[in-house]
Amino acid sequence: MSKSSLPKLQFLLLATIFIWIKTYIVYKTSFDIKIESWMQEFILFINPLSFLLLVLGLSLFMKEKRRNIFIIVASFLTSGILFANVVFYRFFNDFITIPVLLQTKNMADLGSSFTELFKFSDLLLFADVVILLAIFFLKPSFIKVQSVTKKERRYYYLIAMAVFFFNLGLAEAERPQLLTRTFDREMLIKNIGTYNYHLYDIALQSKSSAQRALADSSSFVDIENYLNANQKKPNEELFNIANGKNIIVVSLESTQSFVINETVNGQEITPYLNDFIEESYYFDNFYHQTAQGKTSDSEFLLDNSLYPLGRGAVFFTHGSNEFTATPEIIKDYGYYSSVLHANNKSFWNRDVMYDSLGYDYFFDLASYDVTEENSVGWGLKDKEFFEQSVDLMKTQPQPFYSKLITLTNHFPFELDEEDKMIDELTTRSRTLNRYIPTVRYQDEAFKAFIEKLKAEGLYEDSILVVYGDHYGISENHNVAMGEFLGKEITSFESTQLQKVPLIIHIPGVTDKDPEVFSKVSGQIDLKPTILHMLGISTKNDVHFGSDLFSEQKLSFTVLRDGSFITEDYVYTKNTCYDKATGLEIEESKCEPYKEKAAQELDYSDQIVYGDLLRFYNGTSYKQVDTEVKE
Ligand code: GP9
Ligand code: MN
Repeated sequence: MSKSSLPKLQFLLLATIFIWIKTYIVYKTSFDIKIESWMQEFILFINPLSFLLLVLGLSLFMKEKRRNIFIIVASFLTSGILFANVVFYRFFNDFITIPVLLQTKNMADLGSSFTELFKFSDLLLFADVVILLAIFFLKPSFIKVQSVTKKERRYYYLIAMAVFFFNLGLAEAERPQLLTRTFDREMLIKNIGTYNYHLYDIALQSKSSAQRALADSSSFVDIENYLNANQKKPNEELFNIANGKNIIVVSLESTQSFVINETVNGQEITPYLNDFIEESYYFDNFYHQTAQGKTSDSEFLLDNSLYPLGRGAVFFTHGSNEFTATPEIIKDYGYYSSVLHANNKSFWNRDVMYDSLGYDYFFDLASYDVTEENSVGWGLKDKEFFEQSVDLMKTQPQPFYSKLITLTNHFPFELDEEDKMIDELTTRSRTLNRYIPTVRYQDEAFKAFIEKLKAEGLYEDSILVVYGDHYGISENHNVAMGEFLGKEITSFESTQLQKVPLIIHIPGVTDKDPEVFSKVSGQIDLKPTILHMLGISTKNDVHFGSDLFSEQKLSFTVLRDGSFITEDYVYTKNTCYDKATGLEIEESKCEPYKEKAAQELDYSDQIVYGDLLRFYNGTSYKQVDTEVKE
């Protein structure tokens, strides 16, 4: 592009600069976007540009008058999008997504309060369109249209694409796997910008709509047969053991089983949990089954007994599906349900998903008193979190089902000096080294939590289900992990490291008669286990797991990457291992389970992709008072 090309583009560039700067001003004044570094600020600043260049650039393919009219109309429409987001944000404190837009309840809420939400200053968002119109009518010389050569167009688009990839590259460096994992809307807006975010949201939405449209109720027949054949009879003694009690579920961030009963320089990493296990049912062969959706995947497993997706976070991609989740089921039995987690409500699309799962209330960041002093790493420290959570839980009607999600033991495992109660390791992995003190801190926070539950009179009437959400130390640290555990971390060991602790604590029962359960199991088994403890039959419920207490429970679990573990074998990365020795053995040993593993994941995926639970009339859940009735 030469100097002489520029005047041809001046109207286009002027419009672009107007919207660009306007969008950035809106970011800074109307949205609450947390910026932690200059790089993030820079990405935020440039992120509207690529979309604007690409879209307004379409005018270059048009002739004369049309070109300028297109630019004005496009400016008007983009201003409209910005305007809609500003008003929406004022109400929902969130960015627009297509599914939320389609939820009529939300729109009715928004509509009725529009006059309250609308501010006259919002009209300033259209100021640039007025200026463009004025130029258009009053200063025709400025917009004189000259034909653009093919070469000039090519250069223009080359530059626009370069801006796009430059932005994407910086975003990817700042937040790896941003697009495949889709963590959070704020993060997307921050990195790829509001306009590209909308395109991305539309793409996600159309993909799942298409898959949903292609599915019909007949898709369910095979799956139902499979699930029926896999029903397990509940344990007679424990069925209904928690009838009428509160269920307190605690998701321990990034907590793997290897820390349990392990020491560093003679000190236990989890002294309190180790003692607590002695008064509980403990599951020492329990695996997480999460993938890219991490914590949210574990929540999905917990409440639905369905597998999360192999790619992306199901909380994001299918947050508006029909589900028959635990909170929804137990509502019919008088249970109030909630989630307590001191993070943005939109992180992992939780606000939308929790509605779909039937939760009554989400105590999110806004429910907590969070200050600089009581925060570390990702936010509110676990001790403070538990402390404030008990106060919040006390405000709830009983019996309740409450899920608490901790945060301090999250990568990069930051901790204030005063909270360090155990030495860091000295392996080559800084991540692993720092993990130990944060796990230790979480243990201490959990101890204070139980003590507060007791002091506040909630303990006796509650049962606790405590589990690790997913791994904290990835395979990238295998060498350091090997140093620490004193063995080489092969693929076999790596699979074994996917074990997370599961503790079920029933006051008055497990303290008198604790037990260790060693059948192979996973997060998929939590839902039927919890429902059975509440005395609710799962005969008509869609779930892939089975009651952990059932005598018929198979010693078998599938990980989301297709690996599986049985009583005797571990199958991972297309290799069959003997569990006792960890040595590779002939594939035929694992063969009988291979089909079952693949089948389970496939059926579960079909349910999620096809939104098949909308065809399922599973309303006949039964609760019995004292004895097992099926
Ligand atoms: C964020 C918390 C941690 O709210 O749940 O998320 P993770 O990265 O572990 O999925
Ligand atoms: Mn997590």
